[in-house]
Amino acid sequence: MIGLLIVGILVLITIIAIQIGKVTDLTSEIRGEEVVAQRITENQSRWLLVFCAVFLIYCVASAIYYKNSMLGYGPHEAASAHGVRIDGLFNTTLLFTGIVFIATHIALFWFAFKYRRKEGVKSKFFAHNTTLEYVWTGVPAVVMVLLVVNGLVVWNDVMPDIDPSEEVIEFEATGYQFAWDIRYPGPDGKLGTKNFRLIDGANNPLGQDWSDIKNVDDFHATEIYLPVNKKVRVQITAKDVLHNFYLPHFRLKMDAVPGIPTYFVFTPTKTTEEYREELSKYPEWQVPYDESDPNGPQRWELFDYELACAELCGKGHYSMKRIVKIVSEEEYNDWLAQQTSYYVQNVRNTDNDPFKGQLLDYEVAARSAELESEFESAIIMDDPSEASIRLTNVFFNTGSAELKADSKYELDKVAEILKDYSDVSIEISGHTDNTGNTDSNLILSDERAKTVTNYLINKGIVASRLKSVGFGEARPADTNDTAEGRQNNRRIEMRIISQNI
Ligand SMILES: [Cu+2]
Repeated sequence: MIGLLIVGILVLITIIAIQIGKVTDLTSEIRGEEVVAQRITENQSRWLLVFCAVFLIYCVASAIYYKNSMLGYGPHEAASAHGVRIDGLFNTTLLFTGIVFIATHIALFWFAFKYRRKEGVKSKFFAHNTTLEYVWTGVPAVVMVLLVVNGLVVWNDVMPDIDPSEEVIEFEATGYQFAWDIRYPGPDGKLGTKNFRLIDGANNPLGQDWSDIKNVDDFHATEIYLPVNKKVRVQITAKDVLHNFYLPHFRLKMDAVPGIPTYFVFTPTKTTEEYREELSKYPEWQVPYDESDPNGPQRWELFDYELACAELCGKGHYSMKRIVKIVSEEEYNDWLAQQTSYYVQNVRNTDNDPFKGQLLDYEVAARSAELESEFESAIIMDDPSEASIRLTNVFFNTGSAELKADSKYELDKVAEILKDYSDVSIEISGHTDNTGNTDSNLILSDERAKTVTNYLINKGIVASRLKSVGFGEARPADTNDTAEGRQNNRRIEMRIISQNI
């Protein structure tokens, strides 16, 4: 409606101007050209001065009015260490271009006024003036050199990669139509290698090479979490077309190019909470987030840093948004602890897993901790002999009492625990399922229990602290009707039988 009104007003103004033009033509015919032309020139030159003043006041006033909505001003001071430098650079450029902008407009309109048409005065023409040429070539050149040198200094400070010895938090952002895949390196701190030939939409969206052990703990995240005041290096890439990794509040913007990985190193300096607190001081942020719910949270309370794509990459471009949370180091570590690696969730022990059937370091470490805590809970029981601890990672070759190589991690841990608790004696018991001959099952379970005790003796545990027994199929832990149940029944257990305090 307002738009229509403005168009209507503009049309009317045009019609009025045409009509005035016609009237002027008529009066010139009546009064004579020269006098009328002189009057028009006088009027125009004055009105142009008024226009110039209004225009400049409007420009400056609107900049001041919208100041708090612009990055770098009001609540939007940079949230990263280098961002302050970028804002400084922007302000320096704005200072020079602002002076030139105002000065040229004043000069333009002042000249139009001062050198307006006057009766009997003729314009002076000159083809060349060396001094003037020097001035208007030299002054902009000097200013440009200053700006460029200043820009280069800032660029060199902001853009370098990290020193290999420096501690840095790294993550990777891969843009595609229309989202970002965010990958963190996991506890080893190293991102695993990728190969575009391995990309598989459903099972391996980034083409991670699972034979690279560094990939095993890498996890994909839906939100970007980063600790405050820690150096971060983000690796930026794209899968399909050109995208752009843009974190406006951190003054970070970098093209994401398919096939050419780029990066950016930055240090966030304000947590999300601190930024919200700053916003809460400004009236435009103290209004309900949802207008239909006046008692709901205010705008500043729901503020979040955002990652956007700053490249027009297709029709879903607008949806390439990810929330960025800057938190304290403790919160960051808590968040890290909750993440599960993509490999563990989707690949481990599937046909795509090159380590299928092998124990990996993180599994050994987790199992060791589990075994230790099972033992510690058993030992504080009133009667520790009631607790049976199953040695889940002790494996034998089929039908034999020969240990598989992967069993050593679990048994080494048992030996370690027994050395820590040197007053404890244990029973190692062997169990089988009910397939095959009962007697031979009994013999097999007995032999397997003996193999385990012998292994522990070899690791330095005194034989008198160890008792081995075979129960065959007599004490099933599960049903013998299913394959899974039978597997559960084929086991080695450990039980505390005495503790001399
Ligand atoms: Cu994009």
